[in-house]
Amino acid sequence: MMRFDIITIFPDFFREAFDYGIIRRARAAGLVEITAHDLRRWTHDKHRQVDDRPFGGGDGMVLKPEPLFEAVEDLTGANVRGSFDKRTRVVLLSPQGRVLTQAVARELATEAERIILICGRYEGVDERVAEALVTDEISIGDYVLSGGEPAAIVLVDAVTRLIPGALGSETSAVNESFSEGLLDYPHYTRPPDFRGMRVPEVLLSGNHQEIARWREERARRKTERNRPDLLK
Ligand code: 9D3
Repeated sequence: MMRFDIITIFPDFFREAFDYGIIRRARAAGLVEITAHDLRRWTHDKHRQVDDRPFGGGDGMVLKPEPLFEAVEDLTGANVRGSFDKRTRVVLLSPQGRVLTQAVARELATEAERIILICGRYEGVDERVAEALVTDEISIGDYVLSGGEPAAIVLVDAVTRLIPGALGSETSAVNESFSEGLLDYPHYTRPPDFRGMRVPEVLLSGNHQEIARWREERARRKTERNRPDLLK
């Protein structure tokens, strides 16, 4: 059983996020458990303060270290980074992280049984969290989000579907090794003529060798146009 614990100041953001499709099925099958925790639960003051002004000046607020350290200590029973079970990862979602790829998702799915996700905010997280608490700092790509919450959903989705048993039998292995080299080929279903837009004749031909060649050619063409970096 893989366990995800998401630490966030917006737990409601995740209310239905994992209630659909493959992730819902994996949860129902007991393959994965996903919990979103309110960071304010680990504050002690009247105002339940999770952030404070940056030393050195500047705009915005920085997430304080104490609630984050207490949260992770409480969830794991450990009290320093070195004392986590080696199958526990503490992931900080931040624009400064290494980029999430299929290889990173595969690494987490195979090496971890417990993943604690800390959602950063626009203004930042006290660096002592990244240095002394976090095992992996991960970004989902080169664009600016307003916080780590959408990234947490993406990471949980990408990792959960790689847990053995999470995908139906007809999906998985064969299909996915292909999709890592090239983009997918175009798909069509009925009707064969929709408002004058016709399904390519070869797909109606029943010639499976020709169909395979057509798909490969179209996958290559789409990859050249949209993702030339994948061909290098
Ligand atoms: C002003 C400099 N910005 C850093 C590049 C500040 C900043 C922008 C956005 C600080 C935090 C954020 C909030 N984003 C995330 O927490 C985040 C994120 C992202 O913005 N892009 C891609 N992946 C991620 S994972 C977490």
